[in-house]
Amino acid sequence: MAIRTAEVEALFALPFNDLLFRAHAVHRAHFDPNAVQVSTLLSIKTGGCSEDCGYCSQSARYQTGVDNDTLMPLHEVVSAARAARERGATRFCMGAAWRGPKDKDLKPVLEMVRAVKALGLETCTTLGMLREGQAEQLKEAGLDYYNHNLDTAPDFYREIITSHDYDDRLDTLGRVREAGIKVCCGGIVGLGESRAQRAGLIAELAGLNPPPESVPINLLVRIPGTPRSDQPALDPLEFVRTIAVTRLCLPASMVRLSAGRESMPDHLQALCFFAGANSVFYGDKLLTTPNPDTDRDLALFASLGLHPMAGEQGTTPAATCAVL
Ligand code: SAM
Ligand code: DTB
Ligand code: SF4
Repeated sequence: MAIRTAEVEALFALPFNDLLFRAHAVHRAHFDPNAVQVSTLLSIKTGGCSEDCGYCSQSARYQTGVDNDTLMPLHEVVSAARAARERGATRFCMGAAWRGPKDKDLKPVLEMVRAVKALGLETCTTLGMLREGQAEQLKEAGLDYYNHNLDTAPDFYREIITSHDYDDRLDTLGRVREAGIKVCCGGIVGLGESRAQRAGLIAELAGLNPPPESVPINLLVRIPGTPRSDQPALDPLEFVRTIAVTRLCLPASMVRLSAGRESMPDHLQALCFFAGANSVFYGDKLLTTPNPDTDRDLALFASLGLHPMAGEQGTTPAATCAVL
């Protein structure tokens, strides 16, 4: 049985200490609490996207100062992946600003997946919506994960994105799952959604069957020129609660502390790790915006006694929520 939004809201409403204690206990029951999975991101095709996602620097509809690039050549991708591996990343995630790849776009991406896989890294791509047959080609090339976020609650989606809809996202997630690729699916908070809508997003993620192996929780990076640029900042403790509730509702999934870390002080990140986050993007750039540099992250990990997680931990999480 899937968890309902009202039940997720009840978790958000717990006293902070009770919520963190419960989330940390669940985290500890499923994972080494001191291990963090590290993935490095690379934008292989930046800007000029047809979609109107109200937070995104890469939509062609907003003046954000991001250049529109063509697909990066294979050798540049391989050298970035090699550098990421040398810095200690175990997964390399390639992102493209597309509504979805055309078949002619996919071919060179398949080459990238093969080449990155051959370096001994786990592979991930985020290319937008997939058409029939594309997920199978990615799987055949050696793709381990596909990132495709639900982003927000179904009843808030239209406020943020009108150029595609929730069902389109669910269709692609279904194709990825059918092809046997692991699913990385999460969302963004701080978009102006209500707490009930944050709960609605988490209920949707927990209701995917099976649940996603990896759940990125992004804190909105406010990009000048986008419709969400003037959004008031989310209360940091509400962000920690969001991580804790995600951990409770998706007990065996990796929860990734994603965009927004650059602006988070170390003590806030430490609280997020206690609340159940066990994965980060590692490397000084996300897709178009800064991320903490590796020296800062390595110093933070050392001060918290965290160590990198070797490869994939665990298998597909069972469809169980720790609160039902
Ligand atoms: N175009 C593909 C898609 O939309 O699925 C892949 C790339 S898209 C940039 C990947 C994800 O990054 C989005 O779904 C969103 O969750 C996140 N993201 C994009 N811009 C962001 C921002 N300004 N702040 C926080 N997260 C952001
Ligand atoms: C995800 O959930 N977050 C990453 C990754 N998947 C592709 C992207 C964050 C992008 C932040 C804004 C930027 O750098 O443009
Ligand atoms: Fe395009 Fe993805 Fe940005 Fe939306 S989030 S505008 S689909 S790159």
